[in-house]
Amino acid sequence: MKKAFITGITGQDGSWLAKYLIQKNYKVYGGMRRTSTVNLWRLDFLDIRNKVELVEFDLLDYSNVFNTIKTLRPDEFYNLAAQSFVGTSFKQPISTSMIDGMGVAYILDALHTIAPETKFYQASTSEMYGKVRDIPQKESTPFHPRSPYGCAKVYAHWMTVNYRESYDMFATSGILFNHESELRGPEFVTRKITINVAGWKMGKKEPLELGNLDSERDWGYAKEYVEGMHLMLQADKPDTFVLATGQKTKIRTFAEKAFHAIDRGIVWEGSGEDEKGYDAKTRELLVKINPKFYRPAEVDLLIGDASKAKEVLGWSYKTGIEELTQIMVKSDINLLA
Ligand code: NAP
Ligand code: G4F
Repeated sequence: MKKAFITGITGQDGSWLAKYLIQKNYKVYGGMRRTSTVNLWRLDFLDIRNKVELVEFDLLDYSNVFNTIKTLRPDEFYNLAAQSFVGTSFKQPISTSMIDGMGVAYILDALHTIAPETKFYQASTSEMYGKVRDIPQKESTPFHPRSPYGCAKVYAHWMTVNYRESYDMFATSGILFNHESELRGPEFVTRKITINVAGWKMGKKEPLELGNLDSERDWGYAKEYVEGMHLMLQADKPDTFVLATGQKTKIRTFAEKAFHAIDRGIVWEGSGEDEKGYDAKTRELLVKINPKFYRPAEVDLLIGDASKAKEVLGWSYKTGIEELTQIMVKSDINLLA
């Protein structure tokens, strides 16, 4: 039985990946921080809480990182832990840099020292492209991060590549474009929208407050992206791979699709901070702008080219944006019912 260790097991991708690896007959260990409140709702949602061995793990504690690797000596190590919310990284740039940047150096150093045979996956991100230099973005596109989060992830990405090249370690970096699901954190824009839309469906009529409606993202389904992570560690050699759908959607359009899923059309009026979205039939106010959700620097457009992953790994996305929106809205309605 292969052993996998997943950091960030309580997060969206960690729980989907754990479910996938359990189905593949792995022994799955999940690293989680000590919290004062139980934080296992995603594992419960997927009904796998008792199928994962939970291990106390904090990326900021080198002794903890070192001893966990020494004790478990996993075949595969998936580093999914991060302060992953871009907005928060502007308010907490130092702790974000420590977790998302230095934390990865701790893992790589510990693996190099005591378990160099372990295959390592680093959760890199399309945020590294930031102010994009190519459209679409691929593995060779230069980085220009636009947030402390993006900067820390660029450091972690290059450390992964450096350990691969310096010590011949199986250290792979997956540059994943945005991927969402029923398990997405409620602060991210897709889930924020689908939770609000579910509220309208169930009679809770609160206007949705958003920031920049014009940025565009390449959104896929998280459940399929974790399969790509696993495939990367089964490849002949360690490398860097982009996972994306190659389709882009504006935030405004995603909101329209989500409201459409409950049979409400939106009519937009005004512009900038005064833009408002009204129900096309009832004229109820559905969406308004709250500038507090604007970011000090924005990533306007992300759209990825995953042709290398298709060619080398045989990976490609299946769920498009329409279906993804339906899945998320339906799940949020069920949670409220
Ligand atoms: P997420 O839901 O925010 O999960 C992040 C996980 O990291 C949580 O389990 C969190 O634990 C854990 N964590 C944070 N700080 C930690 C620390 N100091 N020590 C140990 N664990 C810590 O993020 P996600 O969407 O699943 O993303 C997974 C990874 O992929 C992240 O590295 C993210 O940056 C990257 N990524 C995500 C996307 C995307 O679209 N989802 C795209 C590209 C890359 P708590 O529950 O205790 O907070
Ligand atoms: O949903 P978001 O917060 O995701 P963002 O910033 O793209 O980051 C996510 O994807 C990255 C991959 O590219 C990951 F690495 C990262 O960990 C995370 O998973 O924001 C998406 C867009 C932004 O342009 C933001 O300005 O939506 C815009 N937006 C507009 N109104 C909003 C809101 N974002 C949030 N969170 N909340 C709003 O009210």
